[in-house]
Amino acid sequence: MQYAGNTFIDITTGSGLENIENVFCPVFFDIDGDYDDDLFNAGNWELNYGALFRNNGDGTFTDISTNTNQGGFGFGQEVTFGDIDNDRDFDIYLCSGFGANSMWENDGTGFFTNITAESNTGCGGYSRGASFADFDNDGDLDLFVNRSTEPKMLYLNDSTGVFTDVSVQSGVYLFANGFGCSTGDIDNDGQMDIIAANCCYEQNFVFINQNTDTNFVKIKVMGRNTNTLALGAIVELFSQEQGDRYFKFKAMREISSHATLHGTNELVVHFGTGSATKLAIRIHFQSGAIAETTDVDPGSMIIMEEPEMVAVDNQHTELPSRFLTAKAYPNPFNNSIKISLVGGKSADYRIDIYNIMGEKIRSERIKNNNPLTSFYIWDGRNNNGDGVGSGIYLIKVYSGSRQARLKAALLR
Ligand SMILES: [Ca+2]
Ligand SMILES: [Ca+2]
Ligand SMILES: [Ca+2]
Ligand SMILES: [Ca+2]
Repeated sequence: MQYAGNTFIDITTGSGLENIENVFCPVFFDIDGDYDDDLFNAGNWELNYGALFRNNGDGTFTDISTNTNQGGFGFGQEVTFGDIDNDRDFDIYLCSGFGANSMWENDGTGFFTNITAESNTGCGGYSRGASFADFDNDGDLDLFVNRSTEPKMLYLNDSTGVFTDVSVQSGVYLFANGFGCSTGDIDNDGQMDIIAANCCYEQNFVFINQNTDTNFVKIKVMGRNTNTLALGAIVELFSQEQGDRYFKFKAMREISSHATLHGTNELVVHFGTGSATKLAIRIHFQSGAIAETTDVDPGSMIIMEEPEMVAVDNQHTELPSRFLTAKAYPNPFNNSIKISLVGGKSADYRIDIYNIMGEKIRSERIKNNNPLTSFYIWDGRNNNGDGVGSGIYLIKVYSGSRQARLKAALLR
């Protein structure tokens, strides 16, 4: 449905979404890291097609189910998404109507690998609600699961996507006929709390988090025009080091109206900030606008607004991002690695690649010709064109006085 003034228009025909059926829990989120919302469906029954649709950016979608490892997305009661390993893509937790729940790791392109066993999150118990939040403020997303035939579960993340069951000691291991659940900071103390809904005339549960640290930041995001709630905005957290010379990516969230079956999480964004001492935040709005702020202290609760777009030559544009970040894929790599760059001050990026001995082996300069993203593909060769050996390489990117650094592992 497309909003048009005070009414909606059915635009299903021609959108690429015509043939979806038997879906129980659809959710829009950015699956492939290009800041537009794609569509993920879990099936009420066995799902043979229609699991995942990539947004083409023009109001149409392409079914990419066949190359996204869709097997296992059937019998879904609920799906919740979050970046569990802080590698800048959203992963999925699927509550199953039959058997164990499953955790799926995104490779950044929308291909999902089942990591239920490795992540230690494959509880059964006919779960109908699950929600990610950083309950211990250490910088990674933890997981609450509301089950209907077994007690409720709480898992703490070790920062890599491996979880520890702390249900009993946390106090949530209570039995009731669980339904949906929501997370939010009910008492506004910076610690994420939980409401677990129960059905069949059983009382709901409210769990108030007893942490007392100040390792968090909360951001109320104000959108514009027809999207005042800023739904679909992607909020990125960076630690800020050495003044404003380095911005290191820490975590990201997407503001979503979808949370769990019959529930919505609080729309105020909460990050645990771990040991970071100074923070920067960047928000990518669905309109294309970007908002940024730096020099934020842990323990802060701030408001950020969507900036007005500036019209130039009848084309909407926005100020280029002030700070620079880089991400690499795949990593480790075998033949080539794609280094995506966002932000920076000048018209060019300079890229220097160092080996483990600290020797500069490759230097390149590319145009920053897109205000949002540019990329460089390193072919694993040095300045002489010779292939370099397996090992860890340090990649430094410069844009004016801004720098970004990342490590890449080459496996021959
Ligand atoms: Ca996308
Ligand atoms: Ca991830
Ligand atoms: Ca955590
Ligand atoms: Ca709280």
